[in-house]
Order: sequence, then structure tokens, then C-alpha cells
Amino acid sequence: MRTMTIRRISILICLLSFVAAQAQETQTVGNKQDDHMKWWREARFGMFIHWGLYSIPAGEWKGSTDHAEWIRTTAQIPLDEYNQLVAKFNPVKFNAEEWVKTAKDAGMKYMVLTSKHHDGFCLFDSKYTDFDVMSTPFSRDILKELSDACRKYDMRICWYHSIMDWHHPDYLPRRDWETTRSSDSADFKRYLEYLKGEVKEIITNYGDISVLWFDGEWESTWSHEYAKQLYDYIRQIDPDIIINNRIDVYRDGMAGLSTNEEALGDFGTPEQEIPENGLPGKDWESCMTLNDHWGFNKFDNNWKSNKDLIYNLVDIASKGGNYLLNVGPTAEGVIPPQSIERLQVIGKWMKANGASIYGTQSSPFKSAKWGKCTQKATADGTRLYLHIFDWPKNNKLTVTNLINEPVRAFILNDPKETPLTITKKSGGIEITLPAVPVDSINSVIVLDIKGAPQVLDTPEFSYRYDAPADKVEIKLISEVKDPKIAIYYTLDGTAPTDKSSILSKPVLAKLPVNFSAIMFYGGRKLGEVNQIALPLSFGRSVTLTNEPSEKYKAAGAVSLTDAAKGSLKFSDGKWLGFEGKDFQATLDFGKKTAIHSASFGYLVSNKSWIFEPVDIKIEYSTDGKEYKPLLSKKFNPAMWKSADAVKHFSDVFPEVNARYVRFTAKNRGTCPEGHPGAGGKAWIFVDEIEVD
Ligand code: FHN
Repeated sequence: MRTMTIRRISILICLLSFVAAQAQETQTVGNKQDDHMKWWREARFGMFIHWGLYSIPAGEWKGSTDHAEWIRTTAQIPLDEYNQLVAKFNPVKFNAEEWVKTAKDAGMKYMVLTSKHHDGFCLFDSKYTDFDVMSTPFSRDILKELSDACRKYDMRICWYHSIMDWHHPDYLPRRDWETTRSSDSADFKRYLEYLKGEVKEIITNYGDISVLWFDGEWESTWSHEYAKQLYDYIRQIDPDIIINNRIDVYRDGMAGLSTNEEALGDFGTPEQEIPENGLPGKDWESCMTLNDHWGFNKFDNNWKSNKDLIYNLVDIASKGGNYLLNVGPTAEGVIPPQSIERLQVIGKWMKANGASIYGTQSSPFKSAKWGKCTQKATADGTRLYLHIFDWPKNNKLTVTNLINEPVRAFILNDPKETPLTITKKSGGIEITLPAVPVDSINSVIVLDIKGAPQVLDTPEFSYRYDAPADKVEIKLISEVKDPKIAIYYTLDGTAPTDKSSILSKPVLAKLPVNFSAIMFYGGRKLGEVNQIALPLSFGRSVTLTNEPSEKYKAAGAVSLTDAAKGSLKFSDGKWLGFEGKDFQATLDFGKKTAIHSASFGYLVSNKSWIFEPVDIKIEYSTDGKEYKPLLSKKFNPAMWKSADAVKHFSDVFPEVNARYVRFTAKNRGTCPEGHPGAGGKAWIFVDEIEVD
């Protein structure tokens, strides 16, 4: 039994700070030549291209169909068998100019092609290896044709180059299943010289190259020392070429940002994800696929929607990043039509709204209920681009938290720039919009303001709880110095006004609490109401019958009553996972307490092995020995087909006096037949047990 008694919980809610949110000039990490990043920061949007021998099998190998650019490894193809693909590589439909025009029409400003992926095959004529495109029936230098086409259409050309190389005899380590491929004579230092030779070829034989996009840097044989040698070598050849942070060994996985001050590289590389918040002072680029694969997989029809793609582009720009969107051409050299269709929709939107992306800076707002924001400094102030995905019902767009004097507002793609009515309302600036959205996905409203943006973010509060008292102290995180700012609050969930209690010192509130606060600036309401709702069970002592899994560490039993709810990411540290074991937690109020409702959170993930419990029981006791039933529920065993979801089982019951409340969830034990994990242990992930 493991009891975690909460002595003190201090939770950060959200931030009040009077920030003159200047258009943040992003400073680079690891590279002081800011001017050489200028074009890249203004570009905001590029095309990634994964193309090579792996495009020939198109994801399929001996009956399995989920492969792509990793196929040599994921299908464990022996080298001599994989090398036979060389004789089959003949992309007769490849037309570099068509590819460039596709990217340009999509609004992309640069293209990053895999000159060599992990399989070691070079799409260019290399004097250091015959494992290159010149040994194929195609026998044309693809990097030459693409770089020429890019220059013709004023598109910047960049190369992706893999450090990891599953073909070169000197690269180590071998794949662990390559038991018959000797590594006796392998010499990694000789491989580094080969790599440097190739890199020199691709940045000197094809004119001005804008970015070197390294990858495959994570294996134990690569080091910061090798990275430094390669980096310095490149800088001697081309001091201005932009280099990503995957040349070095400090990338923190798919989050993609460097974790060490000495990390080399000009920008971070989040992959298949967008940082939750902006990264002030850092250059970064999120690379993402259009479906689920980088290299062409003819079975993968899980294409992202146009709305999601445009949302990603705007979300990334609103956080000061670049969007590198991938295409995986076929073995014939054709970009799949489903990719083209989506790129054309994005291009149409960019044609009308590109000014709200190119050369913009990140949003001055920490968050906004009405949408996303990008900004550009103007001669006498700032142009805010308000990206509206959900058109306000009454056609009134209220921009809160902004102190600045509005100058004018109009619809970005209105060539006449017809002024929209602006009304300064209590709570913010209200813009009257047309009755219908101007764009089916994302309508952009221009709001010109005087000066640099001055934003008052919604008040941020912390709260702490001293067990076993049932009171919680709520206070502002940072002192409010501006006498024009006043914060009013209520404790019963009603909307605060300037007639409510004024927040002048920490508030001691009895649990459960429903704290609501609103900020006034110069007598005018400004911003959203911020709420903190804490149940009676918040911060209470919890004892676990079974140990949670070490594999997905959370804060332990205390995470069950800390008011922080897990997301769909079960590995976010907010869930307690139990592999093949039942879950049981006993909450102790420290004394008999009147209760009337209970809630229990759990996760379902059909792609993983996380199932709904077989059943849930909630019981109560006054002495911790004899328990009586409160609530229970059985679940349908076939639930694993349901989509990923965070679920809550909650209900009310006739009021009882309890000191202990026990939550039990029965694990389904093993994954059922037909499930991807058939026979494996089933998981239960739980979070936030609540009692009021
Ligand atoms: O292993 C590669 C993968 O094949 C693909 O190239 C992505 C794109 O950035 N990078 C690596 C996975 O992080």
C-alpha cells in the first residue's frame, strides 16, 4: 500500500503580466549571424521531399504494407537484396520544374529534398560511391535538375542529408538483425571523411544551397565532437548556409529542440508536432507529413484535412515557427494527387492571405479564444492579423486583453480594405464582421493598432493546500504594479464584476471552491474571466493498493487529486498507468465529511493497449474497514475499437458521511484477439478522482 499525503500543492494556473509584447525578434540559438536567418524567418513555409529507392516498394514488402523510407530496416531486407532496387529506379515521369511549380503555387518558399536518406542511396552523382542515381537506369542527377529548376522559379533549394547510413561499410552500428554483415573492417572515422566528402559535393556542385537539413544523428557512434568537425568543415566552405540542430546530438526527440547550450545548429526541428507555446528567442521549424508516412506508401490514405493543414500553418506562424510540409513522390517521380490537391487548397488560401504568414512574428497574445494571431511592425504601430477559424455567431469579434488604441480593421483579402466598425467595449475591442465568413477555413482580419502591442494577459494564480485542512489559498502569481489594474473575484462561480470583492491579498477559500476573477484596466473590463474550480477532494491524501507502472511515470498518487487532468498523451506525466493490474485508490478526508458526488477519469486508446476498465466501483467508509457501495458501472468488452478518448465516469448519490472513498477499476487483463496487441497485457490509465 502506498500513501501519498499531500502536504502542499502549489499549482500555476495562468499568467498575469503587463507585457509590452513587442514583435519579438527571434534570436537564434547557436548562431550569432542573425542576418543569414532573415530569409528563412520570413519564409515560414517550405516543402519537404522524401524520395529514393524506398519509393519503389511503396510501403509493401512480402505482404506487410506499413513500410516507407525505413523499409530496409522495418522489413529487415538484406543489403544485397535491397541493392537490387538500384536497377529498378527509373522515375521517367520526374519533372523538376513541375515539382517546383507545385511548391511555389502552394505558397512555399523553400524545398528540402533527401539527397541521401538512412538507406545510404544518393540521389546525386557522387564520386565517393556508386550507390547513387547514376548507377540506375535513370542515370540523371536529380539534385542538379531540381536545383536548376528552383533557380529558374526563384525557389530556395535545401538538402536533407542523413548521418546514419545503412549501406556504407564504415558506418556503425550495423542493424542488429544484420548478423551476417561483418563490421570487422568498419572504420567510423573513415565514414566521417566520406560523409564530409558527400556534404561538400551537395553544397558546392549545385549552386547556392540554402539549408543543410541533417537527420539520423541519434545513434551512439555519432557525437558532439564529430558534429563539431562536420559543422566547422561546412562553415569553412559556406559560412552562410543554414544548418539545422540535427547535425548535433542534443535534440530532445520529436520535440526537436536542443537541450544544451553548446548545441550546434541554427534552428530546432519539432517533428510531427507543434510546440504547445511559442518559443521566444528560438528559431524552429515543425516538419510534418500530409498522411502518416514520409516516403511514399501506396496504402496510406490517412490524408490530413485542408482545415488541419491550414490550421497547422497558422498555429506554427502564430508561435514564430516555420512549417515544413512533406510530400513522398512515387517511384515514377510523381507527387501523389492527394498531396497536390491539398497543396492547391493551401496555395489558394496563401494567395489571398500570405501577408498574414510571410515575414510575420509570433502572436502578442498568450492565448485567444477567438483564434490565432500573427503580427508585423508598421511605420507607426503594428498590424495584427487575426485568424478566425470559427466565425462568431453574432458577427462580433471581441479582441480582449489589448490596451492599444485601434486604428482600423478590414478583411485582409478585401482589395478595397473596406473599414470594419470598431467599438471599444468593456472587455476589449469589438469588430463588426460581415454576416458570413470570407473563407471557409480561416478568415483573416487586419487590425492596425498604434505602437507596439500592449497586452494584459489573463490573471495567473497559484493555489496551495495545506493538508489536512480543507482550505485552499489562492493568490496572484506576480504582483500587479500598474495602479490602473484591478482584479475582482467571486468564490461561488458567479461572474465577477467591479462590484465584486477586489483581490488585494491571497484568498483563503473552503473546498470545494469555484473562484472566478476578472481584470479591469482604467475602469474598463479587459480580458476573459479566469476560473479555478477545485473539488472537495482536491489535495487529499490517497493510498494506492497496487503500484503504478514505472514505464510511464507520473507524480504518483498525488497526481490523482492535483486538479491537473491528463490529455490524450498518456505519457504526459499526468496519468497513472497499470499494466495488467487493477487500479484501486483510497481517498482519506481525514475526518467524516458529507459527500454527494464522485468522478473518475480514465483513458482509452485504440491504437495502443489502453482499454476501458471491465468495471468501476466507488465505495465509502467511515472507519476504513467496512465499505458500502456508492456507484458502479460495467463496460462493454468490445470498447477497444473506440477512438482515443479521455473519459469520465461520474454520478451523484444521496448524501452520505464518509471519511474514506475507495475507487476500484478492474483491468481487462490481456488484449483481445484481433487487437494489434493481442495476447499482450492490457493497460489502465487513470487520473483525477474527484469527490464533492
Ligand atoms: O528517421 C527519419 C524519418 O525517416 C524521417 O526522415 C523524419 C523526417 O524528419 N526524420 C527521422 C525521424 O525522426
